[in-house]
Amino acid sequence: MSKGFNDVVTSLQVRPNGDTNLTGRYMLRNRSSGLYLDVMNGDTNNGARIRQWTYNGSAAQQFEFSHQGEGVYIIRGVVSGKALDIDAISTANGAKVHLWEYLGSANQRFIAAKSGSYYQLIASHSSKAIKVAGNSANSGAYVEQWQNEVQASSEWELVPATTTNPTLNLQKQAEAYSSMSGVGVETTSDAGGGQNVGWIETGDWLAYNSITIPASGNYTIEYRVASSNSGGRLSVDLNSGAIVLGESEIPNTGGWQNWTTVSHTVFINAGTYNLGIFAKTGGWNINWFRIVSQ
Ligand SMILES: [Ca+2]
Ligand SMILES: [Ca+2]
Repeated sequence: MSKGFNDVVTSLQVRPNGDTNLTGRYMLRNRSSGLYLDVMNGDTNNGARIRQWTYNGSAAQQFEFSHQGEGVYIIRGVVSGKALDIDAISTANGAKVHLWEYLGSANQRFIAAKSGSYYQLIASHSSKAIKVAGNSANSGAYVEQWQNEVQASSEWELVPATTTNPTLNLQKQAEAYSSMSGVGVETTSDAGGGQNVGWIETGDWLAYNSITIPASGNYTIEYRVASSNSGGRLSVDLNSGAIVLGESEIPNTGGWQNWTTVSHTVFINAGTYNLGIFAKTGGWNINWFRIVSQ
């Protein structure tokens, strides 16, 4: 009889094996009721209740899964970005499920355990499953945690949700800068006419204020350039170099008015910025640039 030994044993939790391959947004359809996991009224506050509801295709029924390793996920409501959370870190049957700002605690981390073609979501802190209260078939029934008896009301079909991020396709004329250092403007012979920026030496720069990025993600930035030199290079940054997005090489195009388009991929968080193009190695002209959602 060792109380210490018993304490160690009872503190162990038997963890189901989690699926490690989930990523992105899902709608969760309950096996028992056929209804969908739903943030009540699309509430964005801490404590927003989670219920089941008739399918309506809204973002309040979409959840973003972020794998944390070993089949453990943070599950965020798409509307608010807040995390699925068991109220007050309770381990009791019937504890309510709501959304809360992600704080990194175990009651905000869930194991996605496969159950046939369905999934159970097991709270890390309690080893209890997310299910519909009272096994209700009614739209509006709340969702809670309960000891895992592999009830059909604790099994969820994960339906991939279409990403509905707004897209961006923004072209800026290079000569329409907000501020600059060291450059000049001339008539261009590129398609579309107008002007291009030239006289770009190493260390010169161009800045474009109030560029709005509508959603966090990968973007392609295209640059329309010409050069008689090899080895040109630009870097692109946000807010006077506070965030450097990346660099792009500018090839010898065979003449100062022989135009080509070069591009690279950068990740940008949603927001409004002053965008800078900096000549790491000068000796090229630029007519325009374009930022396009991927
Ligand atoms: Ca210059
Ligand atoms: Ca131009």
